[in-house]
Amino acid sequence: MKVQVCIIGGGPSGLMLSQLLHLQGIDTIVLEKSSRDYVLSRIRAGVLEHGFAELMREAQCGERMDREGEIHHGFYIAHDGKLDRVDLHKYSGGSSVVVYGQTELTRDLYEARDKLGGKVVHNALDVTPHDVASDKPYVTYRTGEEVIRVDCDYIVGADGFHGVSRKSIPQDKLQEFERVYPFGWLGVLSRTKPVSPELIYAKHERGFALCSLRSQVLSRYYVQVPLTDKVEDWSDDAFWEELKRRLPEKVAAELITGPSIEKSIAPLRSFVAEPMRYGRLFLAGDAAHIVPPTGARGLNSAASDIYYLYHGLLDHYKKGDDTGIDGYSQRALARIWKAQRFSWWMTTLLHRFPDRLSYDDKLQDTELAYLFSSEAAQRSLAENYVGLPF
Ligand code: FAS
Ligand code: PHB
Repeated sequence: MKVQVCIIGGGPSGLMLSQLLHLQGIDTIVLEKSSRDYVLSRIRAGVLEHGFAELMREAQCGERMDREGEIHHGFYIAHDGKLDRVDLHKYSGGSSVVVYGQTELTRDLYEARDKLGGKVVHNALDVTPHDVASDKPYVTYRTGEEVIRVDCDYIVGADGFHGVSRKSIPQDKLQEFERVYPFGWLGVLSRTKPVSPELIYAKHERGFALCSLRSQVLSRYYVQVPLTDKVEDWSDDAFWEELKRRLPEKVAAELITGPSIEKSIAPLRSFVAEPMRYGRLFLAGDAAHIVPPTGARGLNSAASDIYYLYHGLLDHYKKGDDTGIDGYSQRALARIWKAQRFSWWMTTLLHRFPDRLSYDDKLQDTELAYLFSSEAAQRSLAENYVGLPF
């Protein structure tokens, strides 16, 4: 089999790139190791930057997002028993975010691929990039006992943090930068009315908490937990009691609890691999970088990778101009590191670090006091949260 671009990974990054290229007549295949049901069973991001939403519309996948997603013009930070609102709309010059779950947007992307007759292979096992440093790269994968070879011009590794693509780059060609946080997020999804119409990020002496949502009948909540905790350590009742303790009394009194329909613990890390290209192999999304979800930058960081790669490949195939693909890694990393900074800043501001000093506690309080006393500080937060320009 021969395609122009072979994409490893059928998550949002891989599917979005495949869809955008297909609409321009560029032939792709997506190789996904898991079943579609498994991919769609994962509960991940909930907030889309303006740029991601625009890409969904450009990929002809934005219709349900525009119908069912919620436009949010601000969010709250709960601290010292009170709520302070961050007015994103005012301080970002009129921008906003769309609250629409990653699960649903991935479903929309799959349906769009099906509608266009896109090649998406599920249960593709032992996916292996070959000769990525040559001008004739190829990928092999196994379905059952059959090994299939895909010859291509370019390979895009959109296979997430644990994928095979980044590991296919010789170690001496790659630099990795990492910070692992000493806590995780215990997340619960429940078919309950959200406690607040806008997100609440809570800083509390017992630890961080987040009140988010997927719709007016589906709520998403998180509490910071020690890395030693296991999800089975947490009953639903224990979760709800802990969440209430970390919220201002008025908010806790309004919380509608219910059975968890999903409950999991996600570790927090900041990670970047440089460069995001080796020969004919490009890395995109979580395959190249990870952020703690505090700033809602994870999925949104993948958006700019896909935007830069899509336009670079388009210029290559349509104009014979390689400026975009040759400049991809540098351009993508410039924006990625700004998302890394913002995610680290939000995480440091709102979480309780086990090894913190009393000085750190004062710095957190001062950072919040400065934030809500300075329009410049709120403009900085807002422009990062709604998404820096691509
Ligand atoms: P993904 O990991 O989504 O997709 C990669 C795909 O590649 C997967 O389907 C995988 O099965 C496949 N794959 C892996 N190895 C392969 C191989 N060898 N061969 C073939 N296929 C392979 N971001 C936020 O903004 N907010 C959040 O609240 C948030 N919560 C998260 C919670 C968790 C538990 C995790 C893990 C991430 C969370 N994220 C969050 C970040 C998340 O949304 C990612 O940024 C997003 O999934 C990135 O999309 P992809 O780059 O497509 O990677
Ligand atoms: C979510 O709804 O899952 C969510 C929202 C905002 C974040 C992290 C997670 O910063």
